[in-house]
Amino acid sequence: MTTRGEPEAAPLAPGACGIERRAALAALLGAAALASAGAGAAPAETVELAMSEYRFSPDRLRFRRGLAYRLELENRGSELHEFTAPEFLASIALDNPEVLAPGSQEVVVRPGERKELRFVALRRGRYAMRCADHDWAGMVGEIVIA
Ligand SMILES: [Cu+2]
Repeated sequence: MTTRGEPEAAPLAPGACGIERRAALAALLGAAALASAGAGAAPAETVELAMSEYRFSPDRLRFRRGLAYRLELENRGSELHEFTAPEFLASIALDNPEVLAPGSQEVVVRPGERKELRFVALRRGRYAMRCADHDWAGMVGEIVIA
């Protein structure tokens, strides 16, 4: 056989690319392990969050640390609404980060549209949620991970 010697053990390229890649992979594996652990223990619980002019319904969400959820966002209004909760998003292992608007930490939901966040709640705390477009109109709420 003429395999090249140990490609996996090749010296790291200059810079921290390899290390960053490993850290990212470890984070992904950790999140996946947590998610599958949560999913294995019990099926993900579905929680509905309706968006309209100008409120979230309900305006308080409660999750339990270590459990898996599907948070269904449904825009029942006639304007575009956003789910903006960066501290909350930093406190969960999100299975489908592609649901976030590109380059941002929020979910944009058009009128009549539904989007889903699949995650395991990781860190206890109280987190603000708001619609970045309509928080001035009172479109705000709170999320608790207990
Ligand atoms: Cu809004």
